[in-house]
Amino acid sequence: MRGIFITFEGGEGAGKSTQIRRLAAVLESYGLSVTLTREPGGTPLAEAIRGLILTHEAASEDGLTQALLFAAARRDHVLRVIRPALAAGHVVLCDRFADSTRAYQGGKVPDAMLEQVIALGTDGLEPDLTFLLDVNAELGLERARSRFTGVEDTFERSNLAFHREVRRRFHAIAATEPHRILVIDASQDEAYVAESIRLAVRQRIFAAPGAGE
Ligand code: Z5A
Repeated sequence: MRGIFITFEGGEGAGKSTQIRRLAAVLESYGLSVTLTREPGGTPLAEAIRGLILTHEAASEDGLTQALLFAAARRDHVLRVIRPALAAGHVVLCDRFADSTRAYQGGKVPDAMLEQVIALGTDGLEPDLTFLLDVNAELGLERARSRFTGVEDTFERSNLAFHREVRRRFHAIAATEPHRILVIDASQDEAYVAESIRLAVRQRIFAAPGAGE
């Protein structure tokens, strides 16, 4: 049986890492095999590319260069980790995926070209369900800064207007695919957001009565 592919998207500090860990724990408590992974990253090659993209000494301002690097990292991740885990029947939870390329590199690269690059990176794989954790840019940045590690990455250095534009793009993407993408109000407290996600997974994925209890 093919597994289930669930992605988490959203701006800086939206709570993706927090919520993906919580959902993984819930699904494991149901006896499911869970693969928890992230982008950019998830394989040694993709983690190395992550270092190149996010370290501002090496980073490029060019949107197409960024999109190509994210796509190369994603392709390795899809081929070596995500597809094998799905083939083994796992629930794969991924912190960011192709919608992040649409939101962050969109507008810097012509749409049709960006979709071609994305298709090469995903190898045609699409999530079964995507949670868009939505907070306004101010709150997201405030949260991100509250756990600041001392070094800002390439995107953390971007200004507030850029983060507002990313949020607008995520909303536009969600509007085009309402069956795949669920927008969650991530300004609520952590436990409330986690319960919204748990219920949505139960309804959307494990639709049988009592499933996920
Ligand atoms: N990027 C791209 O441009 N193109 C692409 O294709 C891909 C990525 C795949 C990767 O950064 C960067 O790459 C990203 C986009 C770009 N840059 N940005 N911005 P990353 O993955 O390292 O960073 P991130 O995704 O932005 O993660 P983050 O800042 O760590 O945010 P998060 O995972 O959504 O949040 P968190 O770590 O779970 O929570 C942040 C803090 O808020 C933490 O202290 C929590 O305890 C707290 N928190 C979480 N939830 C709550 C609630 N509900 N209430 C209060 N406080 C909370």
